[in-house]
Amino acid sequence: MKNRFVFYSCVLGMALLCSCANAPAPFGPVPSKSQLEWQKMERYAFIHFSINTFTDQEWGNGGESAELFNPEQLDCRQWARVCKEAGMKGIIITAKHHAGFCLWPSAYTEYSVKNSPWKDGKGDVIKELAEACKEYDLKLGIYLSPWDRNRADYGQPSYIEYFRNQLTELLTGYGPIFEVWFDGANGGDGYYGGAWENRHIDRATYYDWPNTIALIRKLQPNAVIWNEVGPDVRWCGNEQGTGNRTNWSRYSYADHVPGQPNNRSLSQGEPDGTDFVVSEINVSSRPGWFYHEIEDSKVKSLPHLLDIYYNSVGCNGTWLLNFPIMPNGLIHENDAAAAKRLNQELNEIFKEDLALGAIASASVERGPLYNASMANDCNPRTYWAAPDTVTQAQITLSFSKPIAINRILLQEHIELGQRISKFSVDAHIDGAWVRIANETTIGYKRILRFETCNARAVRVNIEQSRACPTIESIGLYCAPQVLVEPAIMRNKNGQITIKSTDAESLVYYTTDGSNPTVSSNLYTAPFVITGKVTVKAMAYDNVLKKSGPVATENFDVARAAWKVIYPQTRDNELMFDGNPGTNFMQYGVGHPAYFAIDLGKTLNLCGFRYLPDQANYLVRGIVNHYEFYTSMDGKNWSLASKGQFSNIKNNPLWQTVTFAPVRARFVKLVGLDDTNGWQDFGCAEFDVVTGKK
Ligand code: FUL
Repeated sequence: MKNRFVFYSCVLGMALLCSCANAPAPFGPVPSKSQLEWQKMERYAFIHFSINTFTDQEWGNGGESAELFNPEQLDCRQWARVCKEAGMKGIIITAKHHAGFCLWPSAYTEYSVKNSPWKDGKGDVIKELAEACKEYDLKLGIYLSPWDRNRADYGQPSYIEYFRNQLTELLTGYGPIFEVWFDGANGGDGYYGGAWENRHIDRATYYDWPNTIALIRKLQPNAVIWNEVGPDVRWCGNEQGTGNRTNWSRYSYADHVPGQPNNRSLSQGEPDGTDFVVSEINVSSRPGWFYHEIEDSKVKSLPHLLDIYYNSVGCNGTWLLNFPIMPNGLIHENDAAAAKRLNQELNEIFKEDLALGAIASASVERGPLYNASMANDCNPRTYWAAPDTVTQAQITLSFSKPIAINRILLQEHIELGQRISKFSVDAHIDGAWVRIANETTIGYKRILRFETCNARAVRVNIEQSRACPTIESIGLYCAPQVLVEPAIMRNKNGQITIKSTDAESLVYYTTDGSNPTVSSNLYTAPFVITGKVTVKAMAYDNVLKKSGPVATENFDVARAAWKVIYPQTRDNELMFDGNPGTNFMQYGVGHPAYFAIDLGKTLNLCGFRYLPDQANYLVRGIVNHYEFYTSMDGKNWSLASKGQFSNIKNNPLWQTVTFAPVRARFVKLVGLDDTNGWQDFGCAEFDVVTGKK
């Protein structure tokens, strides 16, 4: 018995030895154990909750009273339940956002829950969340804003000591932390202990990041760090949930200057980057990061969330999805339902891996331990690999009869580094090979969507690889059809157009605020409504008898009679043509740029709305500080509002500013500076908010 044991142990040992000896050498930077564990989490949640939740703002200015913080029904177990039901693996909370308000009773500041009426100042949100995460088997992550608009000493060396003390409290008092998140927004207007001024720091030196990073490594060695200077996780370059098809988990932080993000390389990664860095796609479940009641109807729909999934996890990234907390301390039911529905749909899509029943073969093989069947054996430890000198290969999966598929999932054995830079996929349909995809990178995970086809075989052609390629997994799936909500637009003359991306589905709509059903108006052509109106629309598949999610748009008074009185440029009406893809632009006029509009008649104004340029890269003219004036005659102007648009650079949403009602026929929006620090002034869309007559 003993001899047999020794014999089998030796055989196993030799096999393992051979397999190791024969494994491809690592290529380029490879993930650390923590990065690997973390990337496998794939989806986890963000929680945005702070003092500004109670003032309906995206950024608190640091001067709001701690007395405002009173989430009477706060229930971190509800947050954890929502995240669990959404299939997420962890939660990162804004322990301190830019306003400086602390959700835990920090010993180093008075600006925290301890001076709020919530639980008579005895509460600790981070503690409650840590306990809830433990109960629901979720990991806990911490967002600590380096920028602090409350602290009097922000900008001085003493603040760094304060910042590190807070970090130490958070990293030692609440159990294991899986990710530490340092927001890149830094410096600007703020309360600063009563100074109310504009402060800027040198982002390259002020925080002395190497020592802060060393502190985190000491206190939480398994945590990954998200920061503009690295080291582990990088921002994907936008806050809209747009990952990139080409996505290298490599980046050279040493080549980048803090505060000057190169959004394109953040989004694509750098093929020759010296560090292993994965992109994390951070996006909110609704337009803003913080809760605003007005956005309750703007929670992302299932098709939108699915798109983000394919663009993040399906494009070699991770997905950090935000839930804003309401002033009562709970996640809104719409956000909770959307995330749960997403998880159900993902479970449905990926419930059966059709590749498991296929016979796998490869054009080249490294040896028996790395043959093609290792790619569809459902075992993450085994993988197919090509011989050392080979950089092109094909892997084919064949079936005994045609199967319906519309998704392919590919994984490289990322422990050995990311290698593949170009590949294509063919399906064998009705006796011939048909190309269904031409792509670039794979990385940890890549999922491709294509039209449903009945394939007898599927072939992955690795066309270029930077070292001998590895494939850990090939999966094939057949996802059910999902209807997308239609887009609703109104042009200057009040003409409303509703567009569905699915040409075969019908569109039903309402204009009375009710949800559309199949008995509502059937959309056949654009129609005109010049007054205030709420339009709701949904796509309906008449064959499957299935309706899609409802889209809602609220339009204020029509803009048909509007005339731009300044500036007299050709593109000056693009700001109210109803098309967010076209912009009015004024470049560096040398003084604060502005536009002035004659509204055609006197209106009761109580606000305005500004939508900046919606392009992803190299955007100019996003207004930072503004002034808004009204007038009865277009000559004598009164200031109705002035301020700074919060977080408009990274999240260029509609900005709605409200003010005390005023009667006016003329309006003027002045852009004092833009987010690049220049005086360019761009506007994709502009609108006013009117009150009762
Ligand atoms: C941004 C911040 O300024 C937002 O408020 C939000 O926290 C987001 C996740 O990051 O840069």
